[in-house]
Amino acid sequence: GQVMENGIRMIGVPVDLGQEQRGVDLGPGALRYAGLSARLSGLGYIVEDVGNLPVPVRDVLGAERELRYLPSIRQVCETVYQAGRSAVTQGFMPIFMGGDHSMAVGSIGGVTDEAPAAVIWVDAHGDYNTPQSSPTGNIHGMALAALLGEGFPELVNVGRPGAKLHASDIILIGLRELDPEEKLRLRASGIKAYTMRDIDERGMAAIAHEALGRLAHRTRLHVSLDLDGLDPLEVPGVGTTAPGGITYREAQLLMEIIADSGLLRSMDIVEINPILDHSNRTAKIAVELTASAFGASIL
Ligand code: 4U7
Ligand code: MN
Ligand code: MN
Ligand code: MN
Repeated sequence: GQVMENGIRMIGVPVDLGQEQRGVDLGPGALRYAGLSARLSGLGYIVEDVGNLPVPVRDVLGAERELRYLPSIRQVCETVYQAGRSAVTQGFMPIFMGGDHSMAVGSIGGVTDEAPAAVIWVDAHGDYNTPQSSPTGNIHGMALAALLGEGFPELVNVGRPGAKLHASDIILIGLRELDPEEKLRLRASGIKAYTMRDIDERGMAAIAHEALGRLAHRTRLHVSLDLDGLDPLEVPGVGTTAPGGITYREAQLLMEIIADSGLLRSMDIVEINPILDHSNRTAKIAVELTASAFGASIL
């Protein structure tokens, strides 16, 4: 698979404010230690790591606890948005290293600032809650809704006012855990979702090709990879685990088919929790999947 741009910019976003588990803020380091930069430069890309964006440490945000850290998450997403927008403007393909999934409000907002993009969102969850529908109040479960213009106005209006995606621009893959209200909302949304049942019945190849076909109205693709979309037996280092996920092989195939499309322009790698992991296994798998998405092939 070939992509137009030759420069990749790695952007660390050590945010853990969108959820309750400690450790997701260590994701950028875990991805660096797992060799993301070298793996991508080995594929022929010019890779630049710009370090981590400033993210407040939750331990000093006591006053925001009741607000579920909304003010800080909004500020982080503004910063991520500008970093994503600049990367695209300067001809780089940004890889956003999370951090929890709340940062996708900024990353996807930023990469769609100049031109729209399609999104493949790999996740066990829908991330389609609003403050009203959420049973936890955790903002990482509201990221997709915010991108579609629903929920906290502070998040909906990050970077530029209003929705950043149309329902037809987004496809969910790996879904297996929805909250009751979230399920009704997703059904009504017009968003196409491939559940684990779809993957089991039809196979990942068929789904990957169909997903890309459904996104053919866009010329640029963003992949938002929540590692909890994979099976926790294979990637134990994630916070919000759900059994019965995508296998490593299925995820590889998805990424290889995405690479073949030549449309990939940006990516999120989120929800890695090195504290819960074994020997950085989850980040190493994330690096391999990212390499495949950017064109690595076995032979
Ligand atoms: B993730 C949850 F209630 N739905 O909203 C919620 F089950 O980015 C989980 O996909 C959200 O990891 C998970 O809190 C968000 C919960
Ligand atoms: Mn998610
Ligand atoms: Mn998830
Ligand atoms: Mn999670």
